[in-house]
Amino acid sequence: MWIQRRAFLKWLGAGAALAAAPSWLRAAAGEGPARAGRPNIVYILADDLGYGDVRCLNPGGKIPTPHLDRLAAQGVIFTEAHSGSAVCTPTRYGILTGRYSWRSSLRSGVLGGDSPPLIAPGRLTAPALLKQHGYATGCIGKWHLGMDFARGSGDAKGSRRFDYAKPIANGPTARGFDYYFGISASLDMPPFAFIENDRFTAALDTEKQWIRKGPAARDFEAVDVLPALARKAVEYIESGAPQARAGTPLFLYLALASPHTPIVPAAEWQGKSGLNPYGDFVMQTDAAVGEVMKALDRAGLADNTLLVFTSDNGCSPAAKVQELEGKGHYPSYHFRGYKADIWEGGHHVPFLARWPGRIRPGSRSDQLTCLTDLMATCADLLGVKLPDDAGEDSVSMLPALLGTAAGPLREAAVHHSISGKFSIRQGRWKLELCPGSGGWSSPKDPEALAQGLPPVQLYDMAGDVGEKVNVHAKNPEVASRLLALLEKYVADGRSTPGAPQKNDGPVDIWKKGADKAAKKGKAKKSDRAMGDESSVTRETGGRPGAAGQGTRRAE
Ligand SMILES: [Ca+2]
Repeated sequence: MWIQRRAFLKWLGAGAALAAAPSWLRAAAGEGPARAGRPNIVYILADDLGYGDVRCLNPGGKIPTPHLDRLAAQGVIFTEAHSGSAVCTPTRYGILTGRYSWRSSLRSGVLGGDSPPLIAPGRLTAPALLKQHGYATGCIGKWHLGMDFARGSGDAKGSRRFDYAKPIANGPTARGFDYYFGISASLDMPPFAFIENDRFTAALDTEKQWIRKGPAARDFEAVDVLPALARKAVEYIESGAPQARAGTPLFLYLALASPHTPIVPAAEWQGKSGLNPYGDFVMQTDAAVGEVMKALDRAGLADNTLLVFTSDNGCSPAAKVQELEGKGHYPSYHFRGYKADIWEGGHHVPFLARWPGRIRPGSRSDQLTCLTDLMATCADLLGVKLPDDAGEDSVSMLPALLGTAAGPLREAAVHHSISGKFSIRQGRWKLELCPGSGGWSSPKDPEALAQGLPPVQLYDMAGDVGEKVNVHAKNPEVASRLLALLEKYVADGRSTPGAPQKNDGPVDIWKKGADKAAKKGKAKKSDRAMGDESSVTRETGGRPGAAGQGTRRAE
């Protein structure tokens, strides 16, 4: 009886505490906007923005990012979020499919502007899942996952082999999105023109060059792209608001093309950061996020919207990182390396999320998460189970978003570099299956081998976040355990519970031959074009639906 009384009093106390609790806690306990309906989801992906470029994530950062700082203050900062890859295309594949890209036909490098689609036609995507459950789904911005341009007549070669006036097949609107406006790939990759749904918005009757040269629309200018994408995102939110309020929530995947090369801040932003054009472009990118936040407010959707901001990989050396660091701004914060690398600077990305009434304002989460986690998070929000052949590497972040996670959500996370080198992270340990950066930073793998560095690296991230001391030799059992886990993930075709699946081709975690090939001259080619034009050989499985075969592509 006494015990029962004590339990009753405890229950009563909890109830009283709940009644007095802030709204976010009451909502997490079952009240609040999400109870009344599913949230809108706005997922903003920056391109090549470093962790240290966001002011609230880097105490010593020199670039003002007031809108991102406000977003963080109103929501949660994830301090251990990782992109699936250290470069564009594979990360984007992972975001939309919940599957590591190295399971697809793309095992290193990225696609080009005219590559065929990477996401197989039958594969469930996060937008397709949301669409099945009544969402309106929009993609605005940089796609970079391939699409099929119509073949031209005649014997034209190169990009001119396409007839750009004809409808485009297998683009975003064939992969789960109701609406698409954007550019086919990176802003320095032709064709240089906007696409709306399955058509170019203007004739590609001229040629232009932003790093690469190719077909272009006459009125297309790189400097206009960020403002155009922000404007389209605002229009999408405004036009979707009445339906969203009436029960058709919206999912907007806004893939900004900045601050990736070409680094083209608009006139009013030039010189604003006092650092260099990259700093100015980051400020303009932050302002674009501010415009989206204002649009959500104006449309009355902010309270029932899960707003996410992240980046597809770390800061590129094309930002002129030495110049930035010389002025005290460290775009990779205290992490080693940059875009393309297996080190943290390649894939440890900013991740901020806001959902009023559900996510506690000003909170932080050190949960290990991967950008592949969107798919399972969407399924969790919808209360549905994913089929076995979807989201194979996706783990719901919802408990971490709501602050209700009792322990680690992910067993581990797999990282991947531009040259296809692997790393696996579990708890404090990070095992890297390459001797050097696996990317563009020095020492590159062939240099590291030549220097006699060990073929693998193991870092204790709890005490060595800068990946300075390789403790592999002292902890062989840890390295073996992590290696076995990675091998299991590869063999199972998945890293989450469920029926084993097939990868789209053989996966070689040791990349045998890659360094030999690099030694034979490919690395030199990368050196020459360091930063924004580094090239790698893209390996494809040669399967149907696989993007372009045997071509050289650049990031
Ligand atoms: Ca990128």
